[in-house]
Amino acid sequence: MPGRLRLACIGGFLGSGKTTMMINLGRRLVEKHGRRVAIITNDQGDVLVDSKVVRDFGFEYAEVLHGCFCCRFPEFITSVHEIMAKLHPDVVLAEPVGSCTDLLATVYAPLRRYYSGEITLAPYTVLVDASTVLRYHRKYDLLSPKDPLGSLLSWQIKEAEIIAINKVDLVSAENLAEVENLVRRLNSEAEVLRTSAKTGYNLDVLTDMLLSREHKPRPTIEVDYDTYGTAEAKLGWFNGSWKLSSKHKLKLENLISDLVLETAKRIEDLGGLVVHLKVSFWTGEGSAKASYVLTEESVDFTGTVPPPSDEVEVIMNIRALLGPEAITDCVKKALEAVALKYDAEYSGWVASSFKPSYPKPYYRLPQT
Ligand SMILES: Nc1nc2c(ncn2[C@@H]2O[C@H](COP(=O)(O)OP(=O)(O)O)[C@@H](O)[C@H]2O)c(=O)[nH]1
Ligand SMILES: [Mg+2]
Repeated sequence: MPGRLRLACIGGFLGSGKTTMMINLGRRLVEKHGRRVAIITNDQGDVLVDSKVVRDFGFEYAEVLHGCFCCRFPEFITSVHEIMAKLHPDVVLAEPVGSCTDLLATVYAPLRRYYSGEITLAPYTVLVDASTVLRYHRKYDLLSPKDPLGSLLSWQIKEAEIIAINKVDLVSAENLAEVENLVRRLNSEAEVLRTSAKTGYNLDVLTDMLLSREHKPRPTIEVDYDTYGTAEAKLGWFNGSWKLSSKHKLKLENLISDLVLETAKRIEDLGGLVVHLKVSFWTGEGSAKASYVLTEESVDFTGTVPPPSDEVEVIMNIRALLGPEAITDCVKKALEAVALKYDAEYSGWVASSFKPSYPKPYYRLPQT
């Protein structure tokens, strides 16, 4: 009889490194532990950079689109079952939407109650971005937040069973100590681990924890859904795709950097804040991802940027503190400016932008 599937949700705020972490945990699970691994991505919209990236790294994946795991729990379970039937994985890594919280009550509790015969649950892991959390803390006071977004960020940390303070490669020892102190004050029960999804620091430890430890129910945090809904509604979402072509060979690293920075600048000029902007781009010769998190000055590339090409396909996803129409306008204008600069044309523009709708979980069960 096949063993039960082990499911690990890797949560955390937008841009904290969830997709990067899942890919690098997934690799360890395959290469060092001989496990079959599948990944589930999730978004409020469709046309996802994350799915493209996960596929580029060679993982089987399923998507839950147009809503989070909690609000689309039946679709989530269908995805788990489909991927079980197709791939018979030992481990599924699942990435909830980065603006989601209350996952213990809305995802873990129903999984325990109705699906424990087929699924075992690893402790709920939440990534905290060491390079940005103090900026959010200064802005929103995560220890006693008045702003809904501050409450959302604090609930995400409070409900974790394992907290991975991620991107430790980017911060000083002093800042790291401050982050750890903050995190422990918010959640004294969680196991706290310092990680770098990028360099691999402590990922063997986290992999072992996810394989060997069990999720343990504990009292649900008090999430106020009106505050939660207000926090999510402050965010604008943009998912779009298009192709850029030119008579000349386009230098992709420069082109994509300019596109990302130009878009971010326009959003910030309107008083908005880019929480996470990510781009997947590919040619006949390869693909890579570019990412920009919270007023970074530079664009972070993952994968090998393909050589100059006269054509490149692009998917762009943005989560920003700005209205969705204004974000679309910024992307369009940035794209036009960059096309002009590189003597290129864009075509096949498909885009949608929206605010996440009010969170209405399918289940919300007590954690006992
Ligand atoms: N320096 C550094 N960058 C990281 C680390 N983890 C993720 N990133 C980068 O952070 C950005 C957002 O990562 P992503 O995995 O897309 O975040 P998600 O939105 O939480 O899924 C990307 O540019 C990643 O390369 C890390 O540990 N260190
Ligand atoms: Mg992601």
